[in-house]
Amino acid sequence: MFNDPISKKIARSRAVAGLLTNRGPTGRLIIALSILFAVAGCGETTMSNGATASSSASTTPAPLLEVSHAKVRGLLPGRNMTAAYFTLKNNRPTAVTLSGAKSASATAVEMHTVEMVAEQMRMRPLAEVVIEPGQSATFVSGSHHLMLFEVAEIETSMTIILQFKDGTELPIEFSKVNISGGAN
Ligand SMILES: [Cu+2]
Repeated sequence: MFNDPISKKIARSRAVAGLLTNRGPTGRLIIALSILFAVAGCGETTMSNGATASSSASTTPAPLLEVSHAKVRGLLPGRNMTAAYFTLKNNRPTAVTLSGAKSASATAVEMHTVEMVAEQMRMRPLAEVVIEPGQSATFVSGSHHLMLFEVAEIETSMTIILQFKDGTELPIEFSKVNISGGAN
């Protein structure tokens, strides 16, 4: 009975099935790909409009540096890296240079952009972003974004301080958005 060809065949297919369910390199590859997707794909968020997170410190009616659509992606399970998006409008009469960002809730914040290299989406750090008078810089999924490293749990929002070349620091409250899987 044990030696009959059918039993052998069943035993072998079970072994193969076992290999497949034991997430080996394949499983890891899928995880790696989904991370890449989460990072590079940076699903476009349907943002509830109008949430204008302007500088809370500023008391002027029209802030010289106006931030809107400040959103941070909620952490995916088991991950502590995420991305944040915003629009920054320069109402000053001169150009401003965004040179970085920081947060007490992350060990590092980097400005990144996404570009196509050999038909693949790649992220590249941005040293600075110059915004001309009256113009806006748009940080959105799939383009410029803030990359946040080693982020503590995000409850409903997170404070990120935008830093400018002239020494100005602009604390902005980024509200948490949860983006499911392949949102784009
Ligand atoms: Cu990035």
